[in-house]
Amino acid sequence: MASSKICIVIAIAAVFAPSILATEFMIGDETGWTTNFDYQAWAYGKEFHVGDKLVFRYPPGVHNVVRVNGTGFEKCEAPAGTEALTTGEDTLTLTSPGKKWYICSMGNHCKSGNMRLTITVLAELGSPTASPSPSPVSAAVATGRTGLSGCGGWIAVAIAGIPGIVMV
Ligand SMILES: *[C@@H]1O[C@H](CO)[C@@H](O)[C@H](O)[C@H]1NC(C)=O
Ligand SMILES: [Cu+2]
Repeated sequence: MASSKICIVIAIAAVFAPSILATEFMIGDETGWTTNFDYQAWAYGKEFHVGDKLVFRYPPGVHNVVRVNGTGFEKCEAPAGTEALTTGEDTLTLTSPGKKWYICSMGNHCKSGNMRLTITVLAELGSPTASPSPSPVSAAVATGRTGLSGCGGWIAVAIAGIPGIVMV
């Protein structure tokens, strides 16, 4: 029979793992969101998953962030009436898999400054459809969720009690 200490650790891991696994991407790293930076090179080799966050950082008023479709990306055009993000510290949570396109719609920043980013978002880490294969952490979580014998109660308590804070 598992001791309650182990149970508590597993229960907490089961609840918190999804948020621990989520990654926050600072777009362009130290460079931030600006003109004349190769965002495709920046995104190359990175894996974006549902639940991850994108942070676009720039001096407010100088740039913005507009989510567009593939056509808007190619043409550097934001559809009329689209709301731009303008805070200078715009954080987007990736909520669905698939291709996403973002541009800056200020001046000619997109066309002349190549200020645009496209990424492909994969399924949530730890979900059955996520690739690549599950990490040891998510395997541990799966074990926790299916109820390591004797831990079920603790996990139920943790899952019932904590998600209100974590699962935003
Ligand atoms: C892209 O968005 C524009 C403007 O909203 C729209 O007219 C066009 O049909 C969209 N294209 C695709 C491929 O969805
Ligand atoms: Cu700009």
